[in-house]
Amino acid sequence: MARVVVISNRVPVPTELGPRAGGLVVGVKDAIKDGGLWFGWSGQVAEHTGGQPHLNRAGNVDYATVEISKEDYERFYVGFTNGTLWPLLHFRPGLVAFERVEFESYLSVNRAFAKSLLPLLKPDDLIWVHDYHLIPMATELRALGVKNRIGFFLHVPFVPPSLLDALPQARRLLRMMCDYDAVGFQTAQHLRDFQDCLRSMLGLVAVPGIGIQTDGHAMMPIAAPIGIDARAFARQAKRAASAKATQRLVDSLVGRSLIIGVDRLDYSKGLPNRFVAFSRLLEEHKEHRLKVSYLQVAPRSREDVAEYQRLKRDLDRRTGEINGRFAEFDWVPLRYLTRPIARASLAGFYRVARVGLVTPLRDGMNLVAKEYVAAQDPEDPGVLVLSRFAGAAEELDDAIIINPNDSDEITEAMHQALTMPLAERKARYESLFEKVCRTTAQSYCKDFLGTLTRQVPDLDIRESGMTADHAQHQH
Ligand code: GDG
Repeated sequence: MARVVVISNRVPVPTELGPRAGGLVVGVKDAIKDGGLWFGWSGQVAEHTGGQPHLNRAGNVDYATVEISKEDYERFYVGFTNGTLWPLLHFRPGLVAFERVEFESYLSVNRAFAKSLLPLLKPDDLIWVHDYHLIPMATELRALGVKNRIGFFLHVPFVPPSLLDALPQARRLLRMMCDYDAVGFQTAQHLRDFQDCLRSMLGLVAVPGIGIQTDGHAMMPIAAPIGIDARAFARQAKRAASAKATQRLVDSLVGRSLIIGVDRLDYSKGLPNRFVAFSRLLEEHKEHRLKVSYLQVAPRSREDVAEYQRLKRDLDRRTGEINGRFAEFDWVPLRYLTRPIARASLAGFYRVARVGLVTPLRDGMNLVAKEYVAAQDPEDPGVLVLSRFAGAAEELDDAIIINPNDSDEITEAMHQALTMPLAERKARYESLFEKVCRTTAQSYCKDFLGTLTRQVPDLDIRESGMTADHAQHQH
């Protein structure tokens, strides 16, 4: 098998201290566990963007990282990727800012990264680019003469044409996506939205078995849902249940039920509505007072982006209000942490929680939903409350599915989960566990890389001179 070269904005260099929150790393690690190269930004700011990469090796994986300049940090990272693309792709046009200089920085950072990576590439490497920070990467690598197969996977949702069209340069980004050999999405819905955009904005339609054809090149769009190594996580959770941290948590509950939420502190995760819903639970279902504690782990994220600072202030205030209003001298209803905790502890915490709250307003997949299911005790499982707008809801339909825009619906779901009989909890868990074991980190990598390495009749296309218009008429 060819070497896999993963390119992502952030690289989990093993020397980094302490736990970090983020779904991409958790999901992708498996792609190169048998050897490979992981390239991207070190997370540090330096005088220039790109240049010669810093190399590290751990096990049989090589890590290569570069820095970005202060200006690019502001324009590329805080600006175009997290101030424009992130809100747009999470259906929040009201939060989208656009500045041409930031888009230029987005292109130039991708160009600099491509140049830094070039000397490390081998002719038969499979190049796998991840997420919205790096859409132009194939175009830039091709411009440098790279002939390898290059795939792209989008971890976040994709939007319908009426929304994408709000973005100046939307067509240019779509054309750049066509420079890949394969483009993957988390769900069938995201794939449909992408294909609608290609059709209505560029007049391109996929040909079965070949994909989207442009200038004698074929790009195959697919849905390849990401997953976790569910059985390994289940074992980790079982072990963690008797570990010190979990025992401390259980002791602190003194017999109360635990509701858990684990999310990067991000406005896409729907935390304010969740806090409102919890407050209403205590207000309207008084029987839960003193009987339940809600632990929200919300590690701070993208702290230089103004919207994230606003969100943190909002949640800090709401936490104070809820606890001020409902707490007793021996009971704090809402425990709210804004720093990450160790993954092993997390596994144990999920296991002892009666309810897992996953209520994002939009989410590409949401791995916390899958982790929560995998971590449960089969004899006494907890209940997952899941937003219908998380990609995970396409598969995990035995959860209590809610609309996260309706706080009352979340309140009702919490009550239903807290009072659900054991037989129903078990039945739902068994079906959910079977599903999280079916779509795993391994199956995700296999599906995506299988499509990337497929035999494509490129030459035939080139020889017959087929164009986008031809393709459209043929369909
Ligand atoms: C993006 C997409 C998509 C969270 N807090 C802590 C911690 N985490 C871990 C969780 C989970 C991961 O971070 C979060 O993954 P999600 O999938 O829930 O969300 P995003 O970070 O937004 O990920 C998402 C994902 O990419 C993968 O494609 O599913 O839709 O937005 O693994 O456990 N880990 C530790 N301490 C914490 O406090 N150790």
